[in-house]
Amino acid sequence: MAEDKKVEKKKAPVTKLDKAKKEVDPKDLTICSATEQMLRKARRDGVETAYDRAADMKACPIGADSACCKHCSMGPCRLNAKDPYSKVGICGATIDTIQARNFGRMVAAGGAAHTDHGMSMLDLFREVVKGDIKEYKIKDTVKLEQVAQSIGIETEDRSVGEIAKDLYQELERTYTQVEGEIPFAKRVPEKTLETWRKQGIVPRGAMREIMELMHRSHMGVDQDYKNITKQLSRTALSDGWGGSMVATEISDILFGTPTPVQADVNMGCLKEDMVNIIVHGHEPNLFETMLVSVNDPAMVEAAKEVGAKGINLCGMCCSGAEMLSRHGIPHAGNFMSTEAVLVTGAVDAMAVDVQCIKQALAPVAKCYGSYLFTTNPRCRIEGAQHIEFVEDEPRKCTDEVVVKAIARYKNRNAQVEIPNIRNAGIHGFSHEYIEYMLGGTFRGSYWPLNDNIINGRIRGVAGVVGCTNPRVKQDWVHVELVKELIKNDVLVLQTGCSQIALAKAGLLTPDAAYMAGSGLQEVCETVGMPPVLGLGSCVDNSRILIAASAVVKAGGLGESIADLPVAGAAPEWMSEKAISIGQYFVASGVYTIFGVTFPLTEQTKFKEYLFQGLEDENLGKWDFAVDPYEMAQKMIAHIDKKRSQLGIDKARERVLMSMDDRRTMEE
Ligand code: MSK
Repeated sequence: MAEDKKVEKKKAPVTKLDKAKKEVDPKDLTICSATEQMLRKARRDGVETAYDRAADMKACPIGADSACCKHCSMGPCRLNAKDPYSKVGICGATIDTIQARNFGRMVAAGGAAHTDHGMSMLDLFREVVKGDIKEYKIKDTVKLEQVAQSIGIETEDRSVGEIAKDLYQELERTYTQVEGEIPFAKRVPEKTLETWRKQGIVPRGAMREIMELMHRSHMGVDQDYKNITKQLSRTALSDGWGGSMVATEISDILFGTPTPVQADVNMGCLKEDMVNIIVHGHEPNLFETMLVSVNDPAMVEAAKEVGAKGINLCGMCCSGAEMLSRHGIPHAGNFMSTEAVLVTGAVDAMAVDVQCIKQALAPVAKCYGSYLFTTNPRCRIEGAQHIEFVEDEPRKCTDEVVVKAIARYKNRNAQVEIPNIRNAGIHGFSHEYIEYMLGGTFRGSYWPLNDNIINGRIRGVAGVVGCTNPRVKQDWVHVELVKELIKNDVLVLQTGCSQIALAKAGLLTPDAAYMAGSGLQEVCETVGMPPVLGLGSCVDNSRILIAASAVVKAGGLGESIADLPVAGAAPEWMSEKAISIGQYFVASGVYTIFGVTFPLTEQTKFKEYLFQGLEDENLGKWDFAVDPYEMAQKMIAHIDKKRSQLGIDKARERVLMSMDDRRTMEE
């Protein structure tokens, strides 16, 4: 009998909730009411999600401390994180070597994801420029010229085609350059670049950097944690100032640079009486073409013929964030809501491309009779149908997805329950728009921002970005951290899943300025902007780098990015891409704090180097805190330290009055 039970259990689909497993009340798992509602429904439906698996799966403590090396078959070797220098690996590798190699490989994988994404965009751009792909065009010729000029390409009296051809050839070096600096190194503030040159970390092409990092982290190669760190910094920089930046800039050139647009987020964007299609992933070309397909009158007519009012297109995760920024397409939720959205039963088709796509989407989709389509040759999922997206015939894929979604609507038999929650916000703050917003059409400039930082109305600027993670209450750390920052006059820039968390909390509206400190509030009200600016997807963190360079160039706040009163955070991170992003911010000079967990052993030289030593070499530094209030305090303390070093702390003391001061004056 016992044997039978074992067999039964083995056959059960992975999505079926095992009642014996620990159940956590959904209200303790997320502050997203829509996700909470769907997690309750999933429980009723007997469907398992990542939240259930996280509750049931204790993280491996040795892996969490990065005290394990499995780079060869003499091991895997487990070191003692409690007493890190008590043991070495079989080859003699120390805890510092092991951790630097492990960390380096996270950077390599994360950087590879972004740079491969960027290269796909560049491949598309090349074919468009050659005229071999006619389905896409260069939409933003102003941006084309600006990007070309920024890397020294002549634009005067030249055609769009000529400039674009040169731009392609230059940007290809972002990937393939064997020796010498990548093109966007020209955008780095001189003093920052000087530090990189001194450290030997100016990136060459990403292919070279990632290859060398994988080589150096192989068994028996680089066994000096500081030397490995140089290469992992150089690789991360080839992502931030290379692959990610190319992804952002080429996407803007092809599809348009975002400008502020009002749009809704949350699961209430789904419509019970419409055919619902979700696009989830990272590369905008699939989504752009899907937008064309769902607006094709023949497709709309076909949807109406089966009784639907029309076709409703929503995004999720980062390609969703891009479409939200560029076109105001509604966004149904961030990473930790991607299973929950299928539980609504209202999703007729979800089309995915690459990155952050949980394998469990396939069985969850199956439970509700929804289609899950993979579209990219890099990402197939067992149990999902694959319809390849081919850029010279993109409609073939997207039309087929729409046709299948319409058929599923016709035969919908899952119980539909859509959380009635939509949150309006303003998205689409590219760095170009920030410059225009602050400086005006004819004198676009970052100087007004610098001026407000110098006079203390704005204490500093924080980038709060990154994923959501079932190891912490979804969105809570993001939201509490950002509220705390703006309350203390720190202007917040956002991307990725964090931006969606804050949009759901209603902070991406100008009205949210009332939550800000008096100085930031005054600036927001004068300009009419929210205290939290959404810049797009995770590759769009490159917009923050460009904005930081523009602030340095505008003057008055030091000569390098490391001088600025700025800080970065990924409070609920989970992916290797986040580690690459964190490292390129640190290497660019930014204090960067992560939450949830940090893949390091305490009290090691490598940890000390990341958390302090890099700052001593004029770069930024890492930090870690789980609690959002502690995280905010640390970020503000760093911002204040930089203000003091710049000699602008007194200005702030003079200008900024706290609410208590104001109340005292009023009494
Ligand atoms: S999607 S990398 S969960 S931000 Fe870019 Fe969100 Fe993090 Fe993926």
